[in-house]
Amino acid sequence: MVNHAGGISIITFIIAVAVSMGYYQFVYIPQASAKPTLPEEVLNPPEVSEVSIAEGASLPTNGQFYVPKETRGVIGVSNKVVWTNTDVTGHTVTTDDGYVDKINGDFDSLKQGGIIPPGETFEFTFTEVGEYPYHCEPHPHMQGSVEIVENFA
Ligand SMILES: [Cu+2]
Repeated sequence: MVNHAGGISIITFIIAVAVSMGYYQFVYIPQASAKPTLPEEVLNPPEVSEVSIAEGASLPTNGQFYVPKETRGVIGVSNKVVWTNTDVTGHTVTTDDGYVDKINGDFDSLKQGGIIPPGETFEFTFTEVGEYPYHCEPHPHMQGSVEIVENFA
C-alpha cells in the first residue's frame, strides 16, 4: 500500500501558492493602484471661482495682493479656481503646506508650468473639500487661501 498523503499535500500547497499569487497580481494590485473615481462635476465643475492678482502686488505696501484674499468654492459646483495676473510683474500661486491633489497634482503654479506672466492665468481644480493656504514664492507678503466646502444644496 502506497502512502499518497505526502504527494497530495505538496500539490495542495502548490495550488494554494498559485491562487494567492493570482489574487495578489490580478485583484489586489489593480485595486490598490486605481485612482479614485470622482463624479464628473467634481473633475470639471460647471462654475469657476475667480481671483485676480492685483496691480502693484509685488510691493508690500500695495495693500491688495490676491483679490479676494479668501476664496470659497463649493465641491461639484465651483471647486475650480482661476487666478488672473493683472499686474506688470510675474507671480506664483504656491501652496503653504505642500498640498498635492490626488487628481491634479501639486497645488503650485511653479510645478504646473512656472511663474504666471502678466496678463496670464493659472487654474487649479481642487477635488476634495479642505482649506488651502497659498502665497507667492518671489513675494512672500502675498498671501491667500482657498476653502472648498461640501455641497449641501
Ligand atoms: Cu508675487
